Amino acid sequence: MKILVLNGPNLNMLGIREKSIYGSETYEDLLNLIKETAKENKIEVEVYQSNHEGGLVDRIQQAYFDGTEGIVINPAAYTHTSVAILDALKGVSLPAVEVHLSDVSQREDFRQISYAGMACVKTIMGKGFLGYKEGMEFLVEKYDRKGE
Ligand code: CA2
Repeated sequence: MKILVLNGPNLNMLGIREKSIYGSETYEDLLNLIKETAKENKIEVEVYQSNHEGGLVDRIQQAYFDGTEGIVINPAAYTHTSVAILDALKGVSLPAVEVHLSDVSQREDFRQISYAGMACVKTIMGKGFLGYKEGMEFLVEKYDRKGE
């Protein structure tokens, strides 16, 4: 199985600033956890981070053609603004899990809408880096159950 993990703007700054909200572990630490999770579950993983909406849309479209079977996405601030990312996820029709490090339901009003989430089979929030592991394992289980 092949999973794509997508990260939106500023997540490359993890562990450098805003540690009280997003923790002190770095983006490199997150990449290690994702790779470790892929190894444990014997799957292939690709990770892509972009600070640009169009870059994320392009990568979602590419997933349709490159054999990706599931997407874990933290669109970061684009969660709350991007109909383009929502349309791209709907367009490729791959199972997608939305992940947020923080519990957005307990934050500002402007974070209460998630466009990307409307195209996702599951949303995980407030579990830090472990949310990515849970999201990947949810997709693996779903894939393994396919055809049962
Ligand atoms: O909780 C999450 O994972 C978010 O997707 C993070 C986004 C935020 O806009 C969403 O509402 C919730 C922000 C990511 C910014 O990450 C930074 C990390 C370090 C320093 C600055 C920003």
